[in-house]
Amino acid sequence: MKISEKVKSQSVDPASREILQLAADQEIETVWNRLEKQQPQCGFGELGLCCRICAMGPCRIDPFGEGAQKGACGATADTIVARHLVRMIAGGAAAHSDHGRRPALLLKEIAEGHNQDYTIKDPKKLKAIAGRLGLNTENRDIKELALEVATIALNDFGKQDENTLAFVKAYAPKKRLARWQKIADDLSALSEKTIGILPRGIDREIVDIMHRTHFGVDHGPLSLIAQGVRAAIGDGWGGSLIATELQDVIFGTPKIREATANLGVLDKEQVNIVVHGHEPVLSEKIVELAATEKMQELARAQGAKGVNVVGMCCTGNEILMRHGVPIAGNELQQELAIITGAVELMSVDVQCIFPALAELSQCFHTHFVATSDQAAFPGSIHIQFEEDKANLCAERIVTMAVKNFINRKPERVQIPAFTSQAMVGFSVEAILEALGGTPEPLLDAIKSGAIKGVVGIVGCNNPKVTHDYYHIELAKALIAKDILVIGSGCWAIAAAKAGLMQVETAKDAGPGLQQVCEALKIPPCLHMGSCVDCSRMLVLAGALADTLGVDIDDLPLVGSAPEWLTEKAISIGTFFVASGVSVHLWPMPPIAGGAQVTEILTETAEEVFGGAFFVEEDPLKAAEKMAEIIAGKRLALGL
Ligand code: BF8
Repeated sequence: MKISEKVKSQSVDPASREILQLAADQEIETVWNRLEKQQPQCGFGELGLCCRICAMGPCRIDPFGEGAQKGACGATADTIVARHLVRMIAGGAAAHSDHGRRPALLLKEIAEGHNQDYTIKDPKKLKAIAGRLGLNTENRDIKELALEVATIALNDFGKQDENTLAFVKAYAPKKRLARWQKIADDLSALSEKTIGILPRGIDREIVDIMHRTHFGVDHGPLSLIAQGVRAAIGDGWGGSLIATELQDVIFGTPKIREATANLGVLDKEQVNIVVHGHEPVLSEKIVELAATEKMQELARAQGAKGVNVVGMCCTGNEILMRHGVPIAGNELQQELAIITGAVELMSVDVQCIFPALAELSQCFHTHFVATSDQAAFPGSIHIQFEEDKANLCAERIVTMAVKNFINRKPERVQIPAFTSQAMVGFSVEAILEALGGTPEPLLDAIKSGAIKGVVGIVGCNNPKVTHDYYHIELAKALIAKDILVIGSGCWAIAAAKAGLMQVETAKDAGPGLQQVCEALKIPPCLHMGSCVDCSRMLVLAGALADTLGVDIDDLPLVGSAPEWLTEKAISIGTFFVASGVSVHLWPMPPIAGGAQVTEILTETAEEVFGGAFFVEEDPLKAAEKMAEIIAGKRLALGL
């Protein structure tokens, strides 16, 4: 198939290019076409200078200094930019943390005997979590312990006292906790107004943001950003971490395993079910039910060879990490999967799901099934998922997919013949196991300079950036500099598809990293899971800091969200910076209209937290800058 220059500019992924070309030839609309129709986009919005918070607005600030310099209420450019930014953090933290609430509630239900469809798959991890929380774990009944852990987690969402979250206190390194308290004290003294950094309640910090950004409340850029940081810490070391930890307890902690990635995992001869979204509660069950002889037999009766469940986005990452279920693609491939004509059913839960999928699926035989009470998709089939009837619900979905196989139009099926093998499953536990039980070998490699440092890369994809280009080029440039790359979300899927998660790829790494990877038989890029699993990176950073007796910002670590798109990415970036890790972003977030906000995020944050944001369009220059930061940290550590 001849690929046009335009399609080449849209994606570097060969499977995606093939389907994009097919879409272009058949005039099937995708996100790239819709984004094109949005051009030129609003310059005020891009700078963060448009305020829609009250009905005097929308107000806008003239960035050239000639027109209005204040909103009707008197809000300055920095107030408007800061309010908008922290509302983005609130949105991201809410999405992650509400996700975390679900496994906490489910664990409670399991512990109380109210749910028979799920069990506790990893009691060892439950004990480890309980131990961190200071609970007695000796000779305990596992369900009793589960109830205590779930109760503490749920309390962290809704507690009303001023104390710091139990999970934050249990997981963040002591030095960082003390630093956050000192930052709050210093900022309060400086501004003569109480400023808090340590989160009190996961939900509370998000509500606090919505309150203080309401018309006529908080107008101080620093005060607003501090609250954004507080909510983001409540996300990273709270809600997201609770999601990861309790999902591991219920579904099992990921172990290193082999898996396959890209659209080629769809099977011409099987019933294909794509599970897309973020919460593994239902997708775990779909995987389980689809594998039963009953469903496989039903599929054979329809003329298919079996049932093939594949993942998309972070729900996909969850089942990839825990079961090695193949992953069809990342965020910009959700429409492309349907356009292959080979998907009998796409089941979605929450987050990062295009509403456009409903209309698109109607042009094919695909059943587009929404399942969450929080997420309506006009034009979809809604099958309400209820956890206490999980098996029934999953069976209904799988049956519907199987029965749809006869409606497939073979002449419309085009599955790109591209897949890549990847070694996945790098939970902190799996990494430590590969290292022989302690972080020491990794620290030794860092001390010796074999590994210069570690960069954590997170999703997303954004059609403003050539799909997967930045993810792949940045990772390649970093490993060539002996920098170990770890990551999650849509970056991890991009890296898996590009073959960067194979042990053999170590040959493209610098000599030091190559040697370490070959000795440990691990790839130079490690898949740590879904976006809530950014918490795994925090936990790993904390373990390294504690072992060395330093704070996280002393370590040669950098973060990046090179094709970021969602508010969740802004929350993630903020909790990394707050934890002492500098974060690279591309595209530019909507903050440039506020000079003071920009200064706080890119400069002041460095002095305060030991890490700051930076923006860079070119992956090679970004890698250079990361190597510089790492070199600086190494020097300060005396390495
Ligand atoms: O949570 S990387 S586009 S799929 S937000 Fe979404 Fe971004 Fe992908 Fe997962 Ni994360």
